[in-house]
Amino acid sequence: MIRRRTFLAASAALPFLAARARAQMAVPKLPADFVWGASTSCFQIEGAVREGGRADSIWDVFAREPGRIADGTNADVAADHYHRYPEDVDLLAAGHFRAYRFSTAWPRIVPEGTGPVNPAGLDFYDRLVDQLLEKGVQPWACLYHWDLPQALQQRGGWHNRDIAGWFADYAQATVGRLGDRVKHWAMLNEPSVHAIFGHAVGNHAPGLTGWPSYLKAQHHQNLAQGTAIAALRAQKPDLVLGTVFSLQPVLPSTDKPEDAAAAQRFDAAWNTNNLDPLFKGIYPAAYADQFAPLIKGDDMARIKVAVDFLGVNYYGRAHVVNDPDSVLAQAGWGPQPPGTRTTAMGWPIEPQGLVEVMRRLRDEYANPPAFIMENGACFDDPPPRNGVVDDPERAAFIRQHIIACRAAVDEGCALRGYFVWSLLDNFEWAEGLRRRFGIVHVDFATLKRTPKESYRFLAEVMKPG
Ligand code: IFM
Repeated sequence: MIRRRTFLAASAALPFLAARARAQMAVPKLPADFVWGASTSCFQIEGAVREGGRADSIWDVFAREPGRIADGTNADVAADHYHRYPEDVDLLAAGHFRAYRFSTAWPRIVPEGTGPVNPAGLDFYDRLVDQLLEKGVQPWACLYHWDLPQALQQRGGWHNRDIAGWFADYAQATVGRLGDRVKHWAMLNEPSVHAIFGHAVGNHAPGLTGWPSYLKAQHHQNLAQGTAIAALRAQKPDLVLGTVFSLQPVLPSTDKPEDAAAAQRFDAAWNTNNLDPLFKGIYPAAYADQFAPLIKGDDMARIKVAVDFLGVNYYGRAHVVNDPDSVLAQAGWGPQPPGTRTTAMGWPIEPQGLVEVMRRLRDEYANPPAFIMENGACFDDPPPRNGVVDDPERAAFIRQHIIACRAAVDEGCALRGYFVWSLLDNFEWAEGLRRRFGIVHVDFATLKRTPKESYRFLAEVMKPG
């Protein structure tokens, strides 16, 4: 039950702050069973891309193409989590994280995408899971965070509808090895983002472009998600199964009717082309006709499966304008409301949008149990000085979103937890290593970890008692 609205001052974590600043860092209490966690993804942190029998993913190949990654870096080493996971698990435990969402790498576990399972690939996750459990951190696994085996891309990747079965087979092999200890499984991370940037805009792997390409990638991800959930339920009925969507309120930047129409199209592409098939078994009106030729047999029944939870990745609202030249729903990012503060990515800081997303799930999708599975911010942090990385903007960002979580809970939304993005500075896709989202600083030359002040702030918030 929701406890009395009391405030916890995270003062012990921030001894250097003045009293006024400490008061500003007060956060509301959340229910005692609220799950506090941190999220990462395998490709962004593991490194060791040629160890343990791992094969190339589409992101390895993409990053090797000149000009694809803004700072020319790659993820060959990344945060070297593959070798340093015990230290990272210690950071989770010391920070009072009750849960950790990581992703498993399909190209480690089934290097060719289909066929033989690579036991050495599973061994790594076996070790990680045991370490987490030993330190009292609950493992939450996500089966796909954009690192498709390159071998499958050569067979059409997400354009080939056979991928639904390939993904289910990989999911079953992974659960077969880890499912005795990992109870929480998410299928896909942000399928719309993967479909849009990887398969329509082309600035993410596999670098495909065009709207027909988006439609196929989106539909086949929906199908793979439903197929894998059904397969895992049959394999192990005690698992807690869900998936993870990036959700954002979409608003027209102006009051022009064409911008309002663009916002509706963008909303479908980003949000409801995921939500409606999963929860209602339909595509939204804006795109139903365009998906129709791709829908075969009982596809929609396979896609509409019961989930035990929905992971929600929330970063900000989308402000859009009509743009007939844009491959993304003929919509482009437009001006944000005057005075909007932004992160170093240029993304608007709008914690209230988190409440709006949760209200939408409550009112339009029967209020599924939901977890904020990613929320965080990129800022240009100063380098560590005397073992300290002072990142007050990130700490403030997290605090504001925790306050928004509390508001959503108070409004009856079934929000059950908050996972920060991200535990570590990592490889931020097309931006490379230059964009830092971590609450723990990683020196990419030495791989030394330094907890930032935002980590200390969160640790104090999550401290039991
Ligand atoms: O780093 C990504 C993550 O992989 C997916 N969600 C958004 C994050 C920040 O861009």
